[in-house]
Amino acid sequence: MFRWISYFFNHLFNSGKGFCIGPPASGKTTLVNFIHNKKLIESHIPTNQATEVGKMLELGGDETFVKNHWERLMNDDKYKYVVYVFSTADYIKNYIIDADNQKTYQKIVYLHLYFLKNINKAKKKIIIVGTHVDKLPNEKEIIQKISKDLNNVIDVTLTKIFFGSFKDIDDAKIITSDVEKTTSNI
Ligand SMILES: Nc1nc2c(ncn2[C@@H]2O[C@H](COP(=O)(O)OP(=O)(O)OP(=O)(O)O)[C@@H](O)[C@H]2O)c(=O)[nH]1
Ligand SMILES: [Mg+2]
Repeated sequence: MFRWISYFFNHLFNSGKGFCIGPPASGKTTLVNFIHNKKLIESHIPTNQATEVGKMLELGGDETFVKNHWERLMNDDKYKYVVYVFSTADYIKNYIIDADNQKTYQKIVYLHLYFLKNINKAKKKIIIVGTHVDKLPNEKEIIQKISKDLNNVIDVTLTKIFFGSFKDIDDAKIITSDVEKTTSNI
């Protein structure tokens, strides 16, 4: 009985809660704030501590957050889904993001997604959002290539991938409504 009551309250207060992660400057703050208040933040102020915005917890893109927080959050019942944000423009440029280990942007995205798949014991839904599509030279081709790449490292039954941009309000509405539709049923 107690277990049932605690399940009920947990569901009531934590329904729809998720956390948002991904490489630096990919658009996490932009996305969680737009979902929360439909306003676009255009300047980049790096997030340096986990911040709750509406129903989502945003973590900074700094690599150290991975070890410290991701696994703990994945095992926390309070969070029902994960939103992983990366920049398609940075993915295509594929520069070295990690000065110490010389890891490229693509490598980091694969490692992140692979790590997420492996720690996802509770089988949470993973929503991948590819941003900065407005900066791509040949959008369609690149999106196809990236989708193909990512399909090799994700569990397709638990993952959805969306692409879009936060260049302006109209674009932001499209990409966030995809995310909101998916998370509203979780
Ligand atoms: N052109 C364009 N700019 C974008 C897009 N998404 C985000 N930005 C811009 O990219 C910059 C970084 O966005 P943030 O939302 O702060 O990135 P973040 O992932 O929270 O970064 P950290 O907190 O440092 O990890 C901001 O200047 C945004 O306005 C996009 O799709 N297109
Ligand atoms: Mg941020």
